Amino acid sequence: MYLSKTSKKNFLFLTALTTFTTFTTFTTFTTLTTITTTAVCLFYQNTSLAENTNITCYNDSDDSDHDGYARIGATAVTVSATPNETTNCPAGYVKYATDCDDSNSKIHPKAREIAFNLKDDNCNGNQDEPTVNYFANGDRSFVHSFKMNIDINNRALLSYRDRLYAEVEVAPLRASTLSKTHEKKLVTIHELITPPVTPGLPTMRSKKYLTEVEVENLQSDTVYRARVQFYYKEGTNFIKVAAQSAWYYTMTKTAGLMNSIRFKIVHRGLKQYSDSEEGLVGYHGLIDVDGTRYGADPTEWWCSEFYAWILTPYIKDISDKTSANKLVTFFTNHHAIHDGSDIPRIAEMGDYVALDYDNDGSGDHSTMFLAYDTTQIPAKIWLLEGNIGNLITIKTRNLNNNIWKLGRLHTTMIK
Ligand SMILES: [Ca+2]
Ligand SMILES: [Ca+2]
Ligand SMILES: [Ca+2]
Ligand SMILES: [Ca+2]
Repeated sequence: MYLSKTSKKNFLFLTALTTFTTFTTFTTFTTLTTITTTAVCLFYQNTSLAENTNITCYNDSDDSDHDGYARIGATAVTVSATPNETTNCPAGYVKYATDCDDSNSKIHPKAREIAFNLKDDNCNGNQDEPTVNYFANGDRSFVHSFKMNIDINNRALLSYRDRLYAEVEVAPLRASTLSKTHEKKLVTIHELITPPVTPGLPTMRSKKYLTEVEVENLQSDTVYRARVQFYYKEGTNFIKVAAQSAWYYTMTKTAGLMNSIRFKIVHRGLKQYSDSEEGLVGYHGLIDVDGTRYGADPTEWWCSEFYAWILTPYIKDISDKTSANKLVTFFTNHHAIHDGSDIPRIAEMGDYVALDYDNDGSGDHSTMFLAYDTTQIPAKIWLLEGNIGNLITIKTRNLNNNIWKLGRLHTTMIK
């Protein structure tokens, strides 16, 4: 993220998911304070902090299958780590203790759910639940609807294929608590004999079953989340079959040049979120480890690289803006920088949001704006964030004073 090749002394501090440690630097000494929040991609500029920081990790011996995830219930240990070691924990340790099967390296929380194996491959508590595919080009999203392209992973769904219905729960992120359940629709299951193979991954199925469900009557130019539950019809009754999918995120279209760029940016970012959820990038990434896909060095913090990488195909001169301060300067030079408090009034999808955890006037974390949600109390902003625990997440944050700057995208920036 910030550790440029020439300034490795500007250090980042990443921690466990629930607490982080921040340094307040004075001219001659440094104090250490612990803040309880979910923190991430901090960097401290113009300091010479070479000290290690204490982070929570798990012993390698509690990760029997060596997939990077210790067994659930493993004892946490506090270890001293250099800033770069905080990305994955130092050698001899792993970062997470969330492995629901520590005898099978293909099973862990960022594994892809494999069809028909009667296993919970992704440790989310559901076996063979339906999974929704992401497409970076957004070609399944329209002005007032989108299609969910869904992998059928449970054999029971096949056995009811002539009377199978999908029910979609959907909400715009700007009103995420007001989800609506769409009427159940009869679905058609398609069979793919030769499945698309993700480069770098073994082919795990000889056949793949898919269905597509269109979600209609939506607002244009809006980021939505949706999840699907299947039913079969018995007489006049609908009976649930297989588990509900995880939330799927997408954005509807609208007219206009800038809006079409925002649409492309958001879809490109959401595909990366999906790749992170399937363990292809980030922590123990199968294709691109850590933030290397986004131009970061292995173990380097990569939240800013992630934001810049998403925008690079569409926005001029942003690809080398690899720190929060460089990104803030970029938007400042375009007369497009605003205080975080302006977000409810003017922020739009794809805009840049910088966080400043220690209120020192220097950016600590880079994120992408998705929505301002007034239905949550207090109101929250939805963000797409790189390098949260070396993963990509979609999360909400309170609009408090850690939300530092808003960078607005303008047509003058388009390539
Ligand atoms: Ca393991
Ligand atoms: Ca495992
Ligand atoms: Ca599962
Ligand atoms: Ca499975």
